[in-house]
Amino acid sequence: QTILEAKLKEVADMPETAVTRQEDRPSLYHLIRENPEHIHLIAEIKRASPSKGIINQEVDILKQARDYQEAGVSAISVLTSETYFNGSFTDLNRISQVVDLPILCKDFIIDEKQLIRAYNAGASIVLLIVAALTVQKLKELYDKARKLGLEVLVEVHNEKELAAAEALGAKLIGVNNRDLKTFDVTLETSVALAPHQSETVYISESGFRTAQDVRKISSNFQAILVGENLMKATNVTKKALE
Ligand code: IGP
Repeated sequence: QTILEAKLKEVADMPETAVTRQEDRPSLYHLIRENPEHIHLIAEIKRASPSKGIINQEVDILKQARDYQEAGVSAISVLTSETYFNGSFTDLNRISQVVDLPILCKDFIIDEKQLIRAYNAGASIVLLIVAALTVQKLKELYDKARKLGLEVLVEVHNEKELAAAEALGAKLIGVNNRDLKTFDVTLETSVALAPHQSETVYISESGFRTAQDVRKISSNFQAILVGENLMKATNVTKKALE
């Protein structure tokens, strides 16, 4: 079954929860806009992936999240999807208690119930994937997330999806270098899309390994999102990220 089919079943069984108030986190959008002199790093807590399986047996995710913060990243992304990624809202909740950076809930969000769960678990940003939603559903979830006080990272993979994200007025747009259907990764995706709207923060996601990779996209993106490559290291330090 596909990730989305699994997610549909999971969400159908998910109980409704009431909104409980969260502590405030800094806005990722403002943090990046106010510090334009360097490329920002969003570091991901990713236990496993459909293409790689378990990424690092040894990793202690709470220590990893603290190390990311200590090393100076701008935000932390936490995979909450159980299927294929071994993540959970419990992971998100525990991490939210040890870091005070903006936190992105990385999941396949198709229903408002997930937005509320993400919010209650401590996220300040949610991911909405254009390819996983109709235009109408995307708009509906976007508006609901904003009403909850969440920032929204709208993820695209091609020109058409980028246009949809821009039409929505998204302030944070992520270009995923990984094709979610084939899992092929190429930074050329970001290079080719070369986004440009001046009020928007563009984030290039997936497949980063080296400083040279970052240079490839640095003229059009203000931030990158890195998972696997950081999760393989059990001692992330400021030095290692330079
Ligand atoms: C991180 P990588 O190649 O550094 O591990 O990629 C992140 O971009 C990736 O986990 C991701 C993702 C997603 C996962 C991007 N968009 C949507 C699940 C769902």
